[in-house]
Amino acid sequence: RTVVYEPDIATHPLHVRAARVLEDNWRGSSTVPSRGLYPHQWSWDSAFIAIGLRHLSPLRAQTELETLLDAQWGDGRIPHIVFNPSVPLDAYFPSPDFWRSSTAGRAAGAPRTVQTSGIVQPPVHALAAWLVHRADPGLSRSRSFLARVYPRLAAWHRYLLHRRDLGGGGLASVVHPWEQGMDNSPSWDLPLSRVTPAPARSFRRADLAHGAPEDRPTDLDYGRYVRLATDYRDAEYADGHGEFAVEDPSFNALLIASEHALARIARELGAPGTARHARAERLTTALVERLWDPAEGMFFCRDVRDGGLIRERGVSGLIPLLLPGLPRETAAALVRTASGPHFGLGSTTRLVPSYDLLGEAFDPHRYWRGPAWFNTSWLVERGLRTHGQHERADALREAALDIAGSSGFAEYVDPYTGEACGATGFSWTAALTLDLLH
Ligand code: 9WN
Repeated sequence: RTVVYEPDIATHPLHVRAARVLEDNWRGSSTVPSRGLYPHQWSWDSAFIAIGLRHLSPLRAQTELETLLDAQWGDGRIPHIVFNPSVPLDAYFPSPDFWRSSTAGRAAGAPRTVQTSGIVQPPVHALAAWLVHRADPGLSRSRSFLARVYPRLAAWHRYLLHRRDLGGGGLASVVHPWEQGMDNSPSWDLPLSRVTPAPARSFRRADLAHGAPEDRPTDLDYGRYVRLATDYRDAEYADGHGEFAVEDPSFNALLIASEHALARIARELGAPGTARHARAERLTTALVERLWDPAEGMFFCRDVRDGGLIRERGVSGLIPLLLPGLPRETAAALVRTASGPHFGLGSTTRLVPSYDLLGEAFDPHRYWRGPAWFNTSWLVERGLRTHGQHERADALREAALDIAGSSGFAEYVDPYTGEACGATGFSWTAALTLDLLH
């Protein structure tokens, strides 16, 4: 009889455990967000994953981004999911037969050989590409990594800045809550209330086979997600007609941070990056003009369809802290808001909650309506450091490392107790742990 030696992983150092999560979730040319719940490649997940993978294998980190970029559409959009053809259709909803990218997306230039969704996710990719390059510039140059990804990343930003400027003020709009990445954030409740949900019997949720229903979005949310995605698909993914259009602070801050990264990539390739840095600064000004509320000390989403700000306090409204060009008083106010009663950072919470602790819709377990996530805490940590708040950043880093380890690299956690919610062995939690350890 063979005795199988199963080491108790809880006794291994954090970086070994994190590396093992990424190893388990690697599928040969990209990484799944988690086994079970998310069996394909997701766009912003891959960017965060690459940022961590660069410390384990710069080659794998480059490959992660290249695989995603191979699925880019002709109009420049990077799809939010790249489907793995060997995974059964009913493993995840909506599946490729829902999106029909290669037929419905033909006019927008969807690839023929790979199936994708037709919506996008936050543009963290140029930032990720730059950080991946920096981890091993020699390897990167020998593979012409930046030279190959630069035109694709530039086309991606062009798509967002031209086809998605639905509000006319220079910022990019999202046309579906899944695009912004914080699916059921209370910020979407108002714009979603105008959307007639698709009938519950017209689709089958695969997520409920893996996650507790009370931790996931509701059936009513899903009905509306399905309606918006169906309408977009039926319009052949042409932009500008949908019922839902929102300018989101986090999505745009990530675009601006990535535009700065693209400027650095351009310089590394021998071209001047000055025009891109200048554009990033103009976008920062537009962000402040359109989404900043000085009385509340926060950024809010703007509902492009009715023109107004959506006054729900979500973590999205803190993420612009990432931007070096933010006016000094804006950055200072954001730090105060993060540590004040609505987010409680450093007093009632150790990681940043996804939503206002005092908000009516707050729920410590329901997905993006309260739980703390590791990618947003990583972004806020970076923002605190960017603005010289090293003590607060150190505390947030410590908390992220502790809780990532104690929760088994959870997808998200109760912001008060750190209790694991959703999937465990979640890739970006492991990847960003590795990044924080370096
Ligand atoms: C829909 C993969 C993704 C993340 C999102 C997160 C969740 C999908 C879902 O999982 O969204 O895209 O099925 O709920 O909200 O941020 O990218 O990890």
